[in-house]
Amino acid sequence: MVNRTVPSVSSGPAPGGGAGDDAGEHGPLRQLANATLDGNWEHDHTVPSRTLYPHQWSWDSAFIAIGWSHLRPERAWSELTSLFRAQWRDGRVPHIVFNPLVPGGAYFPGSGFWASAEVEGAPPMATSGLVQPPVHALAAWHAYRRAPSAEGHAALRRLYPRLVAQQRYLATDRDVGGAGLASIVHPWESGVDNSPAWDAPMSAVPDDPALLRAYRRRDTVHAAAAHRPTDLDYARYVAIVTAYRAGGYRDDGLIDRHPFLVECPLFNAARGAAEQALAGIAGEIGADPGPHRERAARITEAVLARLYDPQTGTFRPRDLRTDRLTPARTVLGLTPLILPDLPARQVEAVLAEATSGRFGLATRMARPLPSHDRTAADFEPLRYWRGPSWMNINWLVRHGLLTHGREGLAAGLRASMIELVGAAGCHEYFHPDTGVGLGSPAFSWTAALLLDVLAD
Ligand code: 2M8
Repeated sequence: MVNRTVPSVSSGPAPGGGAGDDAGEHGPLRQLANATLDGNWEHDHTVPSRTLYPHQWSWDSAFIAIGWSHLRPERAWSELTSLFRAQWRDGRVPHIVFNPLVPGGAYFPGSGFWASAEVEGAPPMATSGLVQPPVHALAAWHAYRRAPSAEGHAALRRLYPRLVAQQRYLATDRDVGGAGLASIVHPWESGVDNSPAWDAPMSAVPDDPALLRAYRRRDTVHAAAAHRPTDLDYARYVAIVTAYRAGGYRDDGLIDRHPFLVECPLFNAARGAAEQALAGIAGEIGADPGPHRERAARITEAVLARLYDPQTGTFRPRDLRTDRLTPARTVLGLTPLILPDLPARQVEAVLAEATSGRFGLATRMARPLPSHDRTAADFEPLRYWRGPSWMNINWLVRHGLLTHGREGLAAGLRASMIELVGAAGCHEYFHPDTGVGLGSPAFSWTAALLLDVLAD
């Protein structure tokens, strides 16, 4: 189903007449993106979707801030500021910040399930206890360079210590494997919830169906069940949160007691890119960029040592419970491209994988990258993170291509992204072959990142 209605909402002037300038080739598409973001704006943040996700999500807000920088930069800063207001004392940035005005049953698992109020060190507002990929420093720096201003400079100053604390939490408490990489403790922390990348580690998680019977999923009220994770996935999602919550969301001793512990290439590449971005921010606000550059180099080394498989030339997640790389070749393996100091050999290996029939990257390509290897037996073109194309991952890979000077491939990817959203609207995800829109029809990061690629 196509959602191309263009409501007559004006989101205000863009800086320098950029993305808000509705004249020209992509005018109606920009208007649609503006209206989508405006419609999802909620006093100091933007909901990913009014139906499926009516609260604030962590990495969504980072991507959304990039979009706002083209329309109303003050909202970009509000977006990030409101998220970091919910930062825990240990530095973790929660993956959901609940809006108390939204009815409790609107989203599962809601604030009551997470019970953050009972946890020492949690903020005054209700949040989840998990995190998401730390793309926030990258987004803040990108947004600032898109729309530099005194207000943005002041926001960077305020955000800087919080971004540093976020990185410190991941580098210390979450270095469960002790080798310089952060572990995720739940598939939700990867942002690519039901990716085939997690099938192997998830198979070891107890799947007591009684656990799920006690609750009611809300996602399948708004989206087709065949396009979402399965009930079995949800039973395990609930089991993993229940285990983490029982330990007060503490990270000490996780290796001995936690059912899901994985070092993810996207999550850790985001940490490395964050340190590079923090070096830029530090330079801008008069702090020392040196320590950030050193940390970035150490993260890249650890990603290479722990997640690169020279046999296949791929980056894949490491399951700490088996100390093995997980077998699936998903789009996560392409994301270390966002590390500016990725050595040439691994850049070439990622490009070989990306341009193969598995992902189809090319200077002229019909569709953006799928989320999973097209040639795999378990490729599912309709089911969420098991095949469909997503704008945020494509944006990150394009950012990586530009970082490594691959303008031709970046241009091919950009054109396919614009064509996709132009035909289907600002959907949450897309059928990787037909381009049909799936999930929420008015999804914020699709709109935000479309505005960003249109601005180039
Ligand atoms: C999806 O994840 C949430 C759980 O966090 C869900 O399925 O209910 C993922 O696509 C995630 O990456 C995203 O941040 C979130 C909100 O858009 O939805």
